[in-house]
Amino acid sequence: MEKKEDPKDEIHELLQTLEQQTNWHGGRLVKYDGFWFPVVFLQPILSFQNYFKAKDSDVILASVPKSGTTWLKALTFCIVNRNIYSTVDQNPLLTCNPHTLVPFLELDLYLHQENPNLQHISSPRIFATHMPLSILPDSIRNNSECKIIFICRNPLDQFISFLHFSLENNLGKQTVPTLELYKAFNMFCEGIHSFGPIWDHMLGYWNAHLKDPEKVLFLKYEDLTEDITFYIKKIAEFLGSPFSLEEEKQGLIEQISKLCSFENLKNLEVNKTDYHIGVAKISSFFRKGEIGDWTNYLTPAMAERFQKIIESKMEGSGLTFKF
Ligand code: PAP
Repeated sequence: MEKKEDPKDEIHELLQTLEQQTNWHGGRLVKYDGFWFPVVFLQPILSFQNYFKAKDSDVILASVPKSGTTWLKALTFCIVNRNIYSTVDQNPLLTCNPHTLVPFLELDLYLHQENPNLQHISSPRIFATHMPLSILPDSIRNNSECKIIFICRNPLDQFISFLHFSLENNLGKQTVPTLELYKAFNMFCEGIHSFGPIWDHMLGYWNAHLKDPEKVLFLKYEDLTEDITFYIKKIAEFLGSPFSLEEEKQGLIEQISKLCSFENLKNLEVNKTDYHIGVAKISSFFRKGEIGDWTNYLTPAMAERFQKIIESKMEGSGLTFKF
């Protein structure tokens, strides 16, 4: 009988053929299908592509890291499960962190097992991913009616947020050293960062949203901070379960908005103590939650350099950001 190839050997062979880079803190990145990923996630990405079968009722939350994923997870969990947990004090968000309630596919479920059994999860299942649209399994993109909600953020705020997250979790630092800032920024401008280039990642979902707005909802972090009530309603409508007048009168939207607010989640005991996939402090997913924090770190010249790059990459797409 022919010996089945060990997946580790397969990855090893594949890695020999792919471009690689060392990022600013010494982590290895590999370029797969036009995007940069931490090497450790290549195997789970391939497993996710190979084995995941979307159901029509699935909800997939997609983002570039540090664009509002945790917030979107909490909001979507509350909106989808509002009939089960009718009062706030019963809500699992009070005792479980959002990343446990809505797991990442490639960063969690397929990281631990090559082909996890996800059939037992009750529908509608909610999953999250940082994968670009073009790399998602076909069953999500084309062969099912599942819904995709994408959230993005001003890339400079995303960059600063990710920098802090990496410094804290990879190097145990709370402050931003200048050398690291410059190194990371240069790589960011070249599109070499986890799940980047950010412009290609965002444009993939943006174009899919333009083509089929009933399949892909496209959100911006900044818009949610401006009018969360509107976006809670929009997400519910997009998922085919708009709030009834009765629910609105009961103040359900305000309750969800408060429960999922940055201040509330940050101060919950569970979000101060838990870890994500055993390595990242959950508290580091709740840093400042502000718009424009990049102005505290980047010079006007750095911002201008990035703005020129992003404007040229986004030209003609209709997708814009305020800087
Ligand atoms: P992930 O993609 O790794 O899961 P993600 O949740 O997208 O991370 O990003 C964390 C950012 O969202 C943090 O931004 P900051 O570093 O600029 O502060 C975090 O503070 C912010 N954030 C987390 N939860 C909320 C929330 N409920 N409301 C608003 N912002 C939030």
